[in-house]
Amino acid sequence: MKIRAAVAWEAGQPLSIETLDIQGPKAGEVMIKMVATGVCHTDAFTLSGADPEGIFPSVLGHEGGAIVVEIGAGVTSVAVDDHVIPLYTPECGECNFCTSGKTNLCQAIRATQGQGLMPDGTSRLSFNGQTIYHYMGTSTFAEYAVVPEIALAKINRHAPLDKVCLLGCGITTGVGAVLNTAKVEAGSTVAVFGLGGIGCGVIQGAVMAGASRIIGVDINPDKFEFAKQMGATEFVNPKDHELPIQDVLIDLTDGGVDYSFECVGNVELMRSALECCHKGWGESVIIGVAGAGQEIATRPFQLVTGRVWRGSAFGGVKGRSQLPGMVDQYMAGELKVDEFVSHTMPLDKINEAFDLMHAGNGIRSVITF
Ligand code: NAD
Ligand code: DAO
Ligand code: ZN
Ligand code: ZN
Repeated sequence: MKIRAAVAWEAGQPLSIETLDIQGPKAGEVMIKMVATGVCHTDAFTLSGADPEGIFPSVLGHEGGAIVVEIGAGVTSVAVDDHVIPLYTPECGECNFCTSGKTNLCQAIRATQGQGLMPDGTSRLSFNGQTIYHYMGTSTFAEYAVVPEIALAKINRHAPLDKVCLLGCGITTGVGAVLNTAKVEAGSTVAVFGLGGIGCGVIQGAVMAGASRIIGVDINPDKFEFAKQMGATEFVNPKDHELPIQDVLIDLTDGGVDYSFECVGNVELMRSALECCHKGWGESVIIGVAGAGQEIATRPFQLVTGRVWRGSAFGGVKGRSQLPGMVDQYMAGELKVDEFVSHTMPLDKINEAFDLMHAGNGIRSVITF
C-alpha cells in the first residue's frame, strides 16, 4: 500500500514528505491508521544527529493517536476499529523486566526496535525499493504504521485522538515521573527545570501530588504563563541571576527543594537540579535526554550527604496496563491534555512544528492526518 509520510533522510535536514510503500502486518503485528501525532523534543533531538541511536532514513514520531485497520496472525488483544496509542516503551507482560515489578522498561523487542526494525529484523517501510527505518517502534509521522501488538495501548474510543495522542509521550512522561518515579508526597517543594511539554507535565503531576511549592525554571520567560496555568507557583530565569541557579533555589527554599526534575537534556542543568536538592533527603529525577557522549558530574559528597539522583523513561508508566486508565482520567476531567496543544497543522507543514519548537513558541504542535 502507498502512504504519505514525513521522511528523515539524514541528520540536520528538514523532513521531506514522500510517498512510501508499507507492507501489511506480519504475525504479532498490527497496522494502524494515524489520526494525529504530537511533535516531541526527542524527535528534534534525533533529527539533529545528537541521538546515538538515530538511524536514517527513517520515519520519526512517537506521540500518536490511531485506529487499528488490520491485524496480523495471532493478534488477540486488539481488533480492527479499536482506538490505540502506540508505545515506544512496549509491555509484553512476560519478560523479566515486565515481571520484575520494578520497571516499565520491557525488553522483549528492545534490540530490533533500537535498530529501526520490526521484531523479525525487517522493516515494513520502503521508498522505491530502498529500506526506510522505523523509529522507536512507532513512526507516527505517517498516515499508517505497522507496530508490534505489544506496543499498542487500547484506549477509550470516545477520547479525541488529536488530543490524547499527547499521552503517548509528553504528558505521561512528566506526570508519571512525579507520581511513579519520585513518588512526590503532599506538601513537598518541587523545582522543574525546563517548561516545555515534559516540564509542564511534571507541574501537572506535582499539583496532583499536592506539592506546596512548584518552582519553574526556564531561560525563556514566554514559558512562564502556561506553566502558571498548569500550577507552577513561582518562577526563576537563570539569566536574571549571577549566582549558579542551584544557589538561587537553595536560598529561595531554605536549604533546597524536596524534589527536582530536569526536563531539558542539558548535563550542566542536571547537575544544578541535583545540587538544588535539600541535604539529607532531596531527590532529583533526570527526564531530559542528553546528546551522544555527554556525561553528568557532581561531587560524590552531594550523594553521600543524602541527595538522590534518579532517571525516568515514559514516566515509569507501563503502557498497556496503565495508559488506558490515564485516558479515562482525562475523560473524567482529572487530567489536563487539551491545554497542551498550542498548534495544529497537517502533515505537509510538519517542519513548521519543528521551527516553532526551536523558536520556543508554544508547548506542543499536533499534526492531524
Ligand atoms: P521542549 O523543547 O518542549 O522544552 C524544553 C524547555 O527547556 C524549553 O522551554 C526551553 O526554553 C527550556 N530550556 C532550554 N535550555 C534551558 C536551560 N539551560 N535552562 C532552563 N531551561 C532551558 O522539550 P520537551 O518536549 O518538553 O522535552 C524535554 C526533554 O525531555 C528533551 O530532552 C526530551 O528529549 C526529553 N524527553 C524525555 C522523555 C523520557 O521518557 N525520559 C520523554 C520525552 C522527552
Ligand atoms: O529499554 O533500554 C531501553 C530503552 C527504553 C527507551 C526509553 C526511552 C526514554 C527516553 C527517550 C525519550 C522518549 C521520547
Ligand atoms: Zn517524546
Ligand atoms: Zn516485557
